[in-house]
Amino acid sequence: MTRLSSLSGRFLIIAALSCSLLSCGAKTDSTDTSSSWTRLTNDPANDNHPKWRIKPDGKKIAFRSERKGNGDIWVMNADGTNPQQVTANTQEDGWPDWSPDGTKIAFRSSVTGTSNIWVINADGTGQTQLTSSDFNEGHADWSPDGTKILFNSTRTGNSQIWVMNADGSNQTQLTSGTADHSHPNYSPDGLKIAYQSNADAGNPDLWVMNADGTNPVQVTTGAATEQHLGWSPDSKRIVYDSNSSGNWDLWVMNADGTNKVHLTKEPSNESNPDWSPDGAEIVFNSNKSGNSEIYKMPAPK
Ligand SMILES: [Ca+2]
Ligand SMILES: [Ca+2]
Ligand SMILES: [Ca+2]
Ligand SMILES: [Ca+2]
Repeated sequence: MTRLSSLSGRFLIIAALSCSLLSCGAKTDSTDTSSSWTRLTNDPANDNHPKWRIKPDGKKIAFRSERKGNGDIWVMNADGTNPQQVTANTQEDGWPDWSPDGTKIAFRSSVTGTSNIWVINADGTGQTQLTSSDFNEGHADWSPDGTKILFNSTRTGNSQIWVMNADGSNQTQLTSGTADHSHPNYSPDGLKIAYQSNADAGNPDLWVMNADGTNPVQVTTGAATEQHLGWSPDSKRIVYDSNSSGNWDLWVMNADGTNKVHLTKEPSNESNPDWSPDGAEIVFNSNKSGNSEIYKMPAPK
């Protein structure tokens, strides 16, 4: 071994040790993170709120689009081809979530004048209203066993998380108190619910509780807003959006809040992430092109 190669070998060992101690990831802010993105929509209207179908094959993505003049639910193939309109009304529809068997989509709609939870067959037939309050109801999330739907509602005076049977019966409040709780998402194993709460000094953060509403645990901190999230298929990690960098970016962490990794670093806004059922990809929306489009990127290992 020459003296030079011996020295460079020692340097590499020292550099590797420094990286493990000082987190070299923080030095990669100039990386163009969009080089790994695949654009799935291409329309001047805003396209957002993507949600991956779990069964039977993970080959469809539901999303919200304004391409008919107001928010509607659409479905496309997971490669972006064949976009099909599912809801068609003059009011705002958004936040689709698939039934676990892939036949139905729950969503929020203002078609009656106030925001309520509705369900529709994925082919656009059979639209059915599940909640009918005069308050703001939104963000439906189907339980992995298909029997229940989570949602947030202001019917008690501030935003709380509720659960109902998938037919709209037995609406039951899961969270309470003066803090706002919203954006609930069941873990794929059905044991936990991740959600947004401002219970810590008013800071909008993500929390994880048991599916019955017990044992809430705060998993992000600070004054920046963490809001929308998707679980990894093994229920071990959470991909989420945060404006802590000064614009909206995607981050991933373990479900207990450890090991936070900054995924997107574009100056544009990236939000509403969801994980593919095979664990390989993350779908999200970004306004990098000038209007909101849906993209996917490889999931971190
Ligand atoms: Ca668009
Ligand atoms: Ca509409
Ligand atoms: Ca926060
Ligand atoms: Ca960004």
